Amino acid sequence: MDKKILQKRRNDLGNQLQNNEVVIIFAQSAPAYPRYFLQDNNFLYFTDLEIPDAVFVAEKNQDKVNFSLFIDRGIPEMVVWEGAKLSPKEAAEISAIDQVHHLDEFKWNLSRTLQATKKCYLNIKVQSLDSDLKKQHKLSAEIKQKFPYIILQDISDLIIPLRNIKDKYEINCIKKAIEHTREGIISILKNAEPGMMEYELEALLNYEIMRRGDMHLGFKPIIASGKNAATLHYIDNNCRIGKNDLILLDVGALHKNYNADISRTFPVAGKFTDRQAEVYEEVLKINKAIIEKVKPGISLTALNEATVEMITASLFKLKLISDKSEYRKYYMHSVSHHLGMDTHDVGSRVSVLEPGNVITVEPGIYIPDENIGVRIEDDILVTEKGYENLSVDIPKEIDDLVAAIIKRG
Ligand SMILES: [Mn+2]
Repeated sequence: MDKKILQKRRNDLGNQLQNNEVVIIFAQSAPAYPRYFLQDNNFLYFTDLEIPDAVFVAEKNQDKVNFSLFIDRGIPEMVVWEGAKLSPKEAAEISAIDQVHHLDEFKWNLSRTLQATKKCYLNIKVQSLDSDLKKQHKLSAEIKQKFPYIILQDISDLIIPLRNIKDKYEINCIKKAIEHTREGIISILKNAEPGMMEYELEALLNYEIMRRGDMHLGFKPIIASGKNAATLHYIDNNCRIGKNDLILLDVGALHKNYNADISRTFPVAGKFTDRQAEVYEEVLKINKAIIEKVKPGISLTALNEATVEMITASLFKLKLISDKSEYRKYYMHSVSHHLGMDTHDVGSRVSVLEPGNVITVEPGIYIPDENIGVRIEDDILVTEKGYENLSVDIPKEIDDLVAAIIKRG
């Protein structure tokens, strides 16, 4: 990737630091064989290095910010098992950071730095109390014990404003992820048949995405037929697809750690029943109306409120509810989240949109009693003037969906 982009990201980080502050970002640890390695997003963001067990350090002293890297030295005898490690020279070339040291020098270097440090940022935030502790937690505990006057903080406050506004490289990565996801969805539309297992469609998706160079999906895909589509996070994908089922796909490739997050719903038979079409058209109408509203200055809260209002009207029209308060029975999630290196990316769910944000728009209606679940999700870039729908090439109009389905054979 363009070194200038990496340097800009690091400068934007450095500009937020006060003197005597240090940022320490750990790479993901090497996974125990046979698990696969996926880099820590924040480490990757500032270094573009896909190596485990490294550390990125930014420190500000006397109004100057210094960046350095510490990487694994590698043991010659292990090369046959693990392959060769990146040399400091190679790491410096990829990251455009010229101070690259070996990991065994990290503690010594850091101890010196900490003598003058007032505040130390680390990538220590985890999803839940049950999450495993990582090296950075061990280090923060040590610092807390031995340098109790240093303030420790998670890096979120520094990183959210940066990662929330996507640069050109990031937008291209998300576009690639969406393009590859599209191929997977098209293949599913062409090849899905009643009687197949849902995981057969998952295999098609994986095949199309992997052969285009993305080794992983961004998340376990939802491939939900019939009533399974009314279970929001259905990821078992192990049911047989019925003759007149709608199939709800919520899927996304991961391209260089950037996610696509796309939902499409289609009838496996290639033809919507009247009722299925009726529900589908309502969700599609709302999907398009909410996308139209996307522009700088609007909040995700406002998009949510507009969605609830429209869905409630649709539910009346579909004769599913007789009072406004009942909408939650058929629509129970938010319409949008930020998208990027994390599927649910940094950036709050109530944030006000700015150019460079990428968000999803994903209304849905779920009617388990009728074996119907419809969600239509697009990925939207917020631009200066409004928006760009990055997933516009993935069919969602009934005619386009049906045309893609009947091209099979
Ligand atoms: Mn989503």
